[in-house]
Amino acid sequence: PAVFIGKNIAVGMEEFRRAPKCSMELDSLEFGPKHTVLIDIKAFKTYQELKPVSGLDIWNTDYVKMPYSEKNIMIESGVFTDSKKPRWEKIKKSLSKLNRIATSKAIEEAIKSYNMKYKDEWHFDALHMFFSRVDDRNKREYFSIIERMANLAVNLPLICPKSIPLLKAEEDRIITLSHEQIACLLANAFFCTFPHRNSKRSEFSNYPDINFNRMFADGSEQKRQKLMTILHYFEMVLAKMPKGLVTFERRHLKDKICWKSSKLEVTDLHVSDEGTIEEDGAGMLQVDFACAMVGGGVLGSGLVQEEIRFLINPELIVSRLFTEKLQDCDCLRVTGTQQFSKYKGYSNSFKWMGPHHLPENTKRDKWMRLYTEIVLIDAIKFKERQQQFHMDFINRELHKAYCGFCENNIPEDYCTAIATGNWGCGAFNGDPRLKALIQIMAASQAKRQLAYFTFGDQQLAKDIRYMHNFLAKQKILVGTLYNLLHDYCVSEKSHNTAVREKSHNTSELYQFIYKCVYQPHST
Ligand code: AR6
Repeated sequence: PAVFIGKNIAVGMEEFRRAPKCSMELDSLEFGPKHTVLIDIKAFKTYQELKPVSGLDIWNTDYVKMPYSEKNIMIESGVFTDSKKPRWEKIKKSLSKLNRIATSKAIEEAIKSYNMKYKDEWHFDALHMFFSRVDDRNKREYFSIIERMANLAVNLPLICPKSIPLLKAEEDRIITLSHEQIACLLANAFFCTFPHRNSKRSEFSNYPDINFNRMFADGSEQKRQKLMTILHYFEMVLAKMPKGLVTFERRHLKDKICWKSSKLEVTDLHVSDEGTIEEDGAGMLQVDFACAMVGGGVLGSGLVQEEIRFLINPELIVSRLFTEKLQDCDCLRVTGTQQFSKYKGYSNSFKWMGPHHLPENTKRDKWMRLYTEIVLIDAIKFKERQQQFHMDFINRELHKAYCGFCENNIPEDYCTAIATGNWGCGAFNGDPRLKALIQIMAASQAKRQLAYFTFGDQQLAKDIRYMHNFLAKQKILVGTLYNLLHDYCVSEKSHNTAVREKSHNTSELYQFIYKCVYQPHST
């Protein structure tokens, strides 16, 4: 814009705080009323051993219903009468038959044998297509992976004997478990063993689906790439199980921020049109552009930012087992998942590009977790772009981002920078210039640096960088910026619809801000 010419005062990314360099020493791992640890803490502290902790088989609305529970029964029709049988016995029997399989049809039959209700509804054409496209040598390899996955799945009662609490809406709660426990749970998800999770009308209707049946249906090239990525994960962990823990933490923001009176200045920002959150944001708090049902379409046909992250770091998928739909002031923080795959492309062009290996001597924290911290925040999905210039929505997005970014017990100097980008601006139709301002305000309020990746959009990078320079130089406070957004929304409302369409040319918002600051009485 012609109204402002300033020197670029953006901070170089090399100065941004990353883990583990800036991290604070953690307290020792303890379980508590709000923190469930699925390994034996004593063995962990004494011998660094990751032994599953035993527990009761709980079958109620506060816990994941485990496939091996004795309450998990199935009805088998006999010649004269129907009989009730433990479903787990059937699962074990069917999965053990996969020891000798050599066809994908056998996988379908095994899964359907304990999911009889869905035998006509579930389709496996994507799975069959996957196997039909691999040569004989690779086919043998893949069947051997499936066989070992089946062995892992049936060991669930030994690997995960303790019931897993649900991370319910508007609650603060943490679950910590090992890479091995996650792999075992995911093997069960792959073979569709989780009970009460298949019907939209079930008690779990407010949870994402976890059984993999949708992954096996609707064959396409994207599904083939997805299956390759997932099977590669199993191949890696079955060859060498990583030793460490992963934490899933649901956070609820209780106290709302009074944005209009915030006296904080805008935080340091680095904007780049190159690079990705997962790669260039290593050691930062990395934003997942989530669906309220975490993982979105990862098991179905979705293949954008969140789904790709869930595929390359498949341990994220287990969050779908226990995370109730995110509410407006909720987020999910996941620390310690491993990236197993490389990829290229995006959406329709996504391709699995082989293994991603951790660098030698990759560090883990005191809880034996990798320093990969991901925060899942879901933006609002707008049908029409102009809807978003409304303070109710802006307030919602500010609080959602702040809930994801803020840290209550960590001093500012120990907080890593945030790695983000066009949150809510792809599938969810948001305006990236507005969303960038919202994220700058939320990061400033949380006193964290912000690295923003525009994913190839050079003009956007320029515009955001320029706006940030302006805000910083003019010492515009978060509260002032909030009031400017408010004024913009009001001015938009007073336009007639035809004009409004036009004025939602996205840089109009930035022009408005520049103009208000330079000529405060002219708007
Ligand atoms: N690094 C940086 N920026 C990225 C990356 C990346 N790795 N990948 C994509 N972008 P989108 P949404 C940019 O559509 O609008 C899923 O189904 C790129 O500019 O994934 O919040 C979820 O489950 C892209 O257009 O996020 C939700 O249901 C933009 O980020 C829904 O999509 C937005 O990516 C969320 O949609």
